[in-house]
Amino acid sequence: MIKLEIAIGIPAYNEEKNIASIILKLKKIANKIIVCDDGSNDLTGKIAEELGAIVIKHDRNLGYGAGIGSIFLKAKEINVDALVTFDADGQHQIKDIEMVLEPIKDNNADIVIGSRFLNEGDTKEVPEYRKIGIKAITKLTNASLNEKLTDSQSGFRAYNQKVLNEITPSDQGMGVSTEILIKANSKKFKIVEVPIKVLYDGDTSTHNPVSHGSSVILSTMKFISIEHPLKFYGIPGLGFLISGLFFILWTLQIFGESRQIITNISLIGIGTTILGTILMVTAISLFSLVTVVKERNSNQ
Ligand SMILES: Nc1nc2c(ncn2[C@@H]2O[C@H](COP(=O)(O)OP(=O)(O)OP(=O)(O)O)[C@@H](O)[C@H]2O)c(=O)[nH]1
Ligand SMILES: [Mg+2]
Repeated sequence: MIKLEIAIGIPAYNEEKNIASIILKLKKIANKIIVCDDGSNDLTGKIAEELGAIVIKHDRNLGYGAGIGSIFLKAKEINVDALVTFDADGQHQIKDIEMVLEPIKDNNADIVIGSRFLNEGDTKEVPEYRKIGIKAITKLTNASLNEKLTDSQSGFRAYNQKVLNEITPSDQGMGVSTEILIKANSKKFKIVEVPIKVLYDGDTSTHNPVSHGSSVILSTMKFISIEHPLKFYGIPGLGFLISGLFFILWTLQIFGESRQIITNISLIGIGTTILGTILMVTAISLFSLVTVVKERNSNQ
């Protein structure tokens, strides 16, 4: 088998507690370790540099997605065959890296997700509220993917060179995990999951779960709506338009019979017709815009 040149990419924000031991362990299995120190106000970047990692520094904290974006760019620049993304908080296990890389090495996948939910036995450590949140977001993401996944939010992934060359993440926050999958799906990349186990001891979360969850849901909706505008805006728009017209006809019928206008019914009719029209126009404009952008990109 040909040996692939692998980089391990670590997005890190204030991780001075864990970063040294992670890099030291990773050095035994990879010679290219990329750390994105995303405006940490601790020693994360300094420690990573001293241990020989390639460190990308952001002047201020831009977010997890910005970290992943910078790591993608660096991995492309140093021309690796595959990139593994790995958390800096000590939750991921080094011994799982081989498994996450295997489908890429065997040419069976373009993206491999280390899933916390493939083996039910491995999920004991995941707090219940996070399980519910991650599963709900994964269901939402699955609505626009061909492959049905169990963990769309895992940060433990492997990407091959094709993905690094063709996908440029733009979401600055945690929504990047979904963004990459939706873009990969539209480029027909093969996404595979393998089971991994995460450790949840101590305080490993950087963001509070409510703001984390809602920002991921919002950006998931954004990417789904861009990818499938007709389904996302067009179908509800048509529904509103039809019911609006129904209420308007009803108003006209009552007027014809009794020369009276029922204010509530006519207002509902006008309101829903306007809403339906706005949604339909949004669907069609977004669809045309996305089609033009996709054609332009594919001609480049
Ligand atoms: N670049 C960058 N990395 C971040 C930021 N916030 C978190 N990270 C890193 O992303 C990884 C995962 O962060 P967590 O907050 O643990 O997110 P999570 O693992 O989805 O959440 P938990 O399940 O609660 O642990 C860690 O390596 C963090 O250092 C950020 O603002 N910028
Ligand atoms: Mg974590």
